Amino acid sequence: PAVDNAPAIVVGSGYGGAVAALRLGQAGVRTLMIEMGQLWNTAGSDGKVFCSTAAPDKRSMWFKTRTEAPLASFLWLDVVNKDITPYPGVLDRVHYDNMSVYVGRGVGGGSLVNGGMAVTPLQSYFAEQFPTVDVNAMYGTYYPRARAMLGVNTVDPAWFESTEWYRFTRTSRKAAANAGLRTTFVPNVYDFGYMQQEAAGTATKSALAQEVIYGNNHGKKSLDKTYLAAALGTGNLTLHTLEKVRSISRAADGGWLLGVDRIDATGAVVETKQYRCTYLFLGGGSLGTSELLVRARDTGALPALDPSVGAGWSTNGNTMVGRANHIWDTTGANQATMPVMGIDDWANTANPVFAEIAPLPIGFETWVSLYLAITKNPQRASFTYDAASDGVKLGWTAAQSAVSVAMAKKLFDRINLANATIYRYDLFGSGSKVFADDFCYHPLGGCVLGRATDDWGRVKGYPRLYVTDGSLVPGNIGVNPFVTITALAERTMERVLAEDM
Ligand code: FAE
Repeated sequence: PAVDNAPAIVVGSGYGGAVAALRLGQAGVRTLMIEMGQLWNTAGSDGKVFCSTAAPDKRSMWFKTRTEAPLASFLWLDVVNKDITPYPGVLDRVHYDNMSVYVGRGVGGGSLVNGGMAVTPLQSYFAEQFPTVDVNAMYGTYYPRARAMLGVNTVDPAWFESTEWYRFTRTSRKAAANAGLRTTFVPNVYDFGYMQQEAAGTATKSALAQEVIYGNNHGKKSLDKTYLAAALGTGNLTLHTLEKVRSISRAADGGWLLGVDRIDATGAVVETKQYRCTYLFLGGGSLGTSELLVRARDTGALPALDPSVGAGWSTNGNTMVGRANHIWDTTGANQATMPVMGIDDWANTANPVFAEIAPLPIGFETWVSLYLAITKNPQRASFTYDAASDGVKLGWTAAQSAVSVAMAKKLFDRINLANATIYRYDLFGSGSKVFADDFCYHPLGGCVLGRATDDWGRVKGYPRLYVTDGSLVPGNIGVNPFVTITALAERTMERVLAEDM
């Protein structure tokens, strides 16, 4: 039986979902948020909510029998991954042909597992990617609003220069400078005041205790501490966890019907529910929202969805790579897990790359400089419906990843040449793989703004259906994406609340 649960439903609790929930709640709209992951607020038997990368347990990953960390090996040995009990853990790695995608699962979505880098793209590149969006409003209003709400702050430069915890960053900066490349500090949502207390020994360590991709127990201003806390504070938000939306269809009266599976800690479906709402906001992320809409269109539930639903997808050009430093250029046994600096070569129109200087926090000296490069890869792929699995396939090819690799290689060849250094061959599996070209952290697109939706995220063909997440971004934004996703969601919600509700 259909249950009329709320005037508005928000699917997913990442950046797009959290902004929608807060602004709806403040406007007095009773809202139900449906999240397939857990609410991460209860400590396990070790007294901690999350486990660290050093000692992963069942909390680390979403229903896996073995962890699937981005760095598969060290000195070619499979020392990184551990067997675990399948459980609704916080980090998922979703496998498609030729590409697997890391996403967060839980109340807060990607904010629970990400590196916290809060970067605003170049205004000129934003305008290139979003030609119909008013850049003055974005940079004057919505980006500042997003940054303020997210709690963006920057590392104290003096502390950065002196602390052992960022030696790895300073070593990479020196190597970049030797190649004539510019580095820039990047803001973060990790509380750097807290981090300095960790370093001083006056606060429980989190970023300084190898906590990041499986969650941070302290210091990180994830969405559950910012937008979602404020949304719950309005009194208008109800949160349902461990519930996965499977289908969307339209009721005879124009309302929305959602088919939802409730799962338990083993992943078994313990209840199948149907919800009804008038206004539906999709914040399932690039993967989640694209899958829901492609399935709805191609099963005939919402046949008028635009043909571009599912298209315009890419990895933000993500490529991970490690360099081997000289023996005297140490990176340090102690490394903070929150990146604070990037090599900014985006203005190099022949080969635009922005490479974040990433930590390798494993507790001993490795001489590795690790990077997550964001390249201006123009390749795009589409999700298509797969009736056999009632899921989607992603049409990404290895040749499309090779475009990102070639761009990253140009930059890092320059750095190696200037420093007389080489790549590391032992980090990404047994095949002496240098560039990790088969996974990404920044899935973007699938329901692109102005194509699958109007210029404000209203889904074409269906009134009162909205997309607020990373699926709106056309495959690439040139920097780490969550500030942009948040700012676009702020822009959408202001418009929708003023005009549609
Ligand atoms: P997202 O945060 O993924 O939230 C979607 C939510 O919806 C998730 O909680 C899902 O469990 C849930 N969901 C999906 N489908 C359903 C369904 N059918 N039913 C119910 N719930 C559903 O989406 N970005 C940066 O800007 N800076 C960084 O430093 C950074 N580091 C990263 C590091 C890692 C390891 C990873 C994985 C990502 C990183 N990112 C970073 C990317 C960033 O987290 C990502 O772009 C955003 O989280 C995307 O936000 P959305 O709102 O689109």
